[in-house]
Amino acid sequence: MGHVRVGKGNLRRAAAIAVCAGVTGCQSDFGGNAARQAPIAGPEFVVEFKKIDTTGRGRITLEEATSYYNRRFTELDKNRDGLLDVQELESFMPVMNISSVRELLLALDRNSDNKLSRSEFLIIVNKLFQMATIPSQLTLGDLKRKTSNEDE
Ligand SMILES: [Ca+2]
Ligand SMILES: [Ca+2]
Repeated sequence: MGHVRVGKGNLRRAAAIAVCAGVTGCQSDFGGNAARQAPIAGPEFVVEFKKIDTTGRGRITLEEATSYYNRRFTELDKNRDGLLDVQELESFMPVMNISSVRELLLALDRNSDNKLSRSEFLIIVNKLFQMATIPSQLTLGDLKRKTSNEDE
């Protein structure tokens, strides 16, 4: 009977060592810049969030975010053709965890024409509110929770 227990203990220890090795592997990537795969919002978004949160309450509503990005779309569309092309999007970068226009288009360009229509651009709002604990409002706490859970 005793022999069986020792055997199980060894197995458990071996498993723990395997987990540690995995963690160390992850940490070696740690110094790299923000190009890794991550949710759309990250530390950079806190800056963006504060621009939307005009009342400074630490929370934004779906309406506030939508009207903010509607306004941004209008500002960014320099030639007023109703589409944001690669050049126009350059001045929007970096946004949140996304550092290149190519990455942004991958996330939002539904019809793959390398341009964002207003409705494609506003998908960004839906992506943000996927992180909200209450569907109609997003808080700074939601963002921070999401950011710190990134490695799990
Ligand atoms: Ca345009
Ligand atoms: Ca498009």
